[in-house]
Amino acid sequence: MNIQWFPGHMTKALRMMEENAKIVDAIGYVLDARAPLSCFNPQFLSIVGNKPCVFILNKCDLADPAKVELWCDFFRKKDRPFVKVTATVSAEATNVANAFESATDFLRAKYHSKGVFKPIRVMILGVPNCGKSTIINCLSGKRTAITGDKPGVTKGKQWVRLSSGVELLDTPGTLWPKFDNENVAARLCFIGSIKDDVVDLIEVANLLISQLVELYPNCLQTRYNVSCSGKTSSDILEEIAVKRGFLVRGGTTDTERCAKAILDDFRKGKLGKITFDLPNDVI
Ligand SMILES: Nc1nc2c(ncn2[C@@H]2O[C@H](COP(=O)(O)OP(=O)(O)OP(=O)(O)O)[C@@H](O)[C@H]2O)c(=O)[nH]1
Ligand SMILES: [Mg+2]
Repeated sequence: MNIQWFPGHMTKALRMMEENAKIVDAIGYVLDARAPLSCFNPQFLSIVGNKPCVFILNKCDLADPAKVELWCDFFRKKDRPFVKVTATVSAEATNVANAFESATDFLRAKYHSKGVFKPIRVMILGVPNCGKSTIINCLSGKRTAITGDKPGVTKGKQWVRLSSGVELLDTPGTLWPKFDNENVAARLCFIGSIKDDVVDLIEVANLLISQLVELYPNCLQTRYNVSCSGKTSSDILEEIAVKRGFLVRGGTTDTERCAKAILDDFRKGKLGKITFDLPNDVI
């Protein structure tokens, strides 16, 4: 799968993040809990540097709880601060706020010991559409940051001050210029981090179907009443199109419309709670 989506605003955003990394105290690194590994942006390494970094596993309502637990174990073993969250649920704000607080406690103590009373600043970063702005709104209790169910919603930087005094920096989601790993690219498409307009949706749906058949063998049958064993992903796509009545004049199937519908179902959690990536020694 050949994907190139590195628009100008991402280059600008990376520069802005590098600049702001000098003035922030900590990082909130947002990962979509359905594909946490694919959400690691190699370009964030130098931005994070040695700063305290809280990994935020977001969209847990859509993710496989057992695999999310494996990720939690992974971060625990690495002694890395993390929090699992569903940012669309406002009650979850406390968990994120507490995670930031404990990761920056030592800094606050250091500032106080020097008689410096300045707000703790946290930069929120992550791939497009992983929920950065939603997390900020969840924490502030207001709709301060613009959110949307497509990638590339936040275009510039925005500071949001919380009542606790912590200042959060919202940043535009960024990717990297070239994907070496096809699975990573595919999974970023599945979770909506790569714009649908720049990919072949039928190809993406075929990849989604084949990964689902491998990892969650019953989910397509449950949703669409199709049997998958021994079939190629294209056969399954065709069969779902027929079952759903996605036909064009002449009776041929509208596979593009069916591809969009399957992706949409996955993104809305209608295929079940799904996580593709397992922890790996990557951090
Ligand atoms: N189901 C679910 N949806 C979420 C969650 N967090 C965010 N969303 C939705 O995901 C979509 C993207 O959220 P944003 O906060 O705009 O994502 P972002 O990371 O700021 O995106 P960019 O600014 O484009 O980089 C929105 O439709 C949110 O409502 C969550 O925990 N669960
Ligand atoms: Mg945003």
